[in-house]
Amino acid sequence: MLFLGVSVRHDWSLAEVRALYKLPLLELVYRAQTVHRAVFQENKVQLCSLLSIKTGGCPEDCAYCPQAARYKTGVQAEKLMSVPEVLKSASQARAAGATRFCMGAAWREVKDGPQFDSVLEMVRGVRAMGMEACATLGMVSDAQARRLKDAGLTAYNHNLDTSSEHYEDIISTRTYQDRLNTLARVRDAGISVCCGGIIGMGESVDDRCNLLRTLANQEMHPESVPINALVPVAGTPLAEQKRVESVEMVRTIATARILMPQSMVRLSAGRMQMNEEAQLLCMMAGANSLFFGEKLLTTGNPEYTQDMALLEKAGIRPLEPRQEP
Ligand code: SAM
Ligand code: DTB
Ligand code: SF4
Repeated sequence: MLFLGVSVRHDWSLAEVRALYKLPLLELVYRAQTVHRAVFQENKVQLCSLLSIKTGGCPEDCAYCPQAARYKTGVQAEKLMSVPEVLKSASQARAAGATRFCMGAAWREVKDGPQFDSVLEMVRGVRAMGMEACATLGMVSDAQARRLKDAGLTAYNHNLDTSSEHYEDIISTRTYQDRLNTLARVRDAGISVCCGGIIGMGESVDDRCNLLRTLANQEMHPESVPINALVPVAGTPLAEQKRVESVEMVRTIATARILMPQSMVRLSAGRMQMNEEAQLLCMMAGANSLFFGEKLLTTGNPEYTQDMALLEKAGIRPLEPRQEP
């Protein structure tokens, strides 16, 4: 299919994706930027705010994650935040320029009950402020996805994290198919899908390409694709991983942009390890969204003033809030 002169496909082969990923860097960035500009003519960057509404104590064994209870990472397990606390944070994020507010909970899955009811209340509150609301709460059932949709949830984040081949080295407590099932439930409920992954977990280039290929070959591309660089956290099995080179982030983002021309590609975790020029190169390669604020969920992120200064000096304009609630 052609969209604004750009080809949108769902049948990418590994060889094709690998050929893109391995292009000379400037050629790859040029092609990605060409696709990007055809689709996103205004060339703005969306500022998103991230809040950990329920931190730590998670029963899963994701090898990268500081919030898994089984690893001694110093992250304390906390209770779910209260609705007013979350909405206060959302209101501050909005005042600081966020147009999307993402709430993360260290749960394996959503359980029905008062806690889920509170999350639905948070979603309603964020939407009432005129921001997009995104949540990442682990696995959901069909009925829970429908309730999230009814509360007004814009998007649900659930990452594939890596290729299906590399997945077993990273997580054993839920399968790749479990993840795909959750994504299908979210999609069927009419909620936008936010799905991406992490690079720098010891995967091969083919693993990265296979992750991107799995995302792009779905019947519908995820509307939002977060690309994270592993933040190695002491106490997790991946604590000693060598930090991924910024150029690999640029390649991954550029390839994602070409494969999924209409998606928001989000430069997510890992910006602390990147200099300003590398972050700008990621934006040149098609990243059109950032998480701002000093903290991601539990790890650090650049200072707000530093990010604003970077956008200002590069003349990059943030996306304004939408008119509809
Ligand atoms: N528990 C829910 C889940 O796993 O779906 C939601 C929260 S989880 C922390 C959200 C995502 O954060 C993970 O899927 C992973 O991609 C990313 N993430 C977690 N720890 C990370 C790290 N150390 N470095 C980079 N990304 C990380
Ligand atoms: C995503 O892909 N990255 C964000 C968001 N989705 C929820 C989370 C990054 C978390 C990094 C590790 C931490 O701060 O705990
Ligand atoms: Fe739990 Fe999510 Fe961390 Fe995995 S990534 S351990 S599911 S909080």
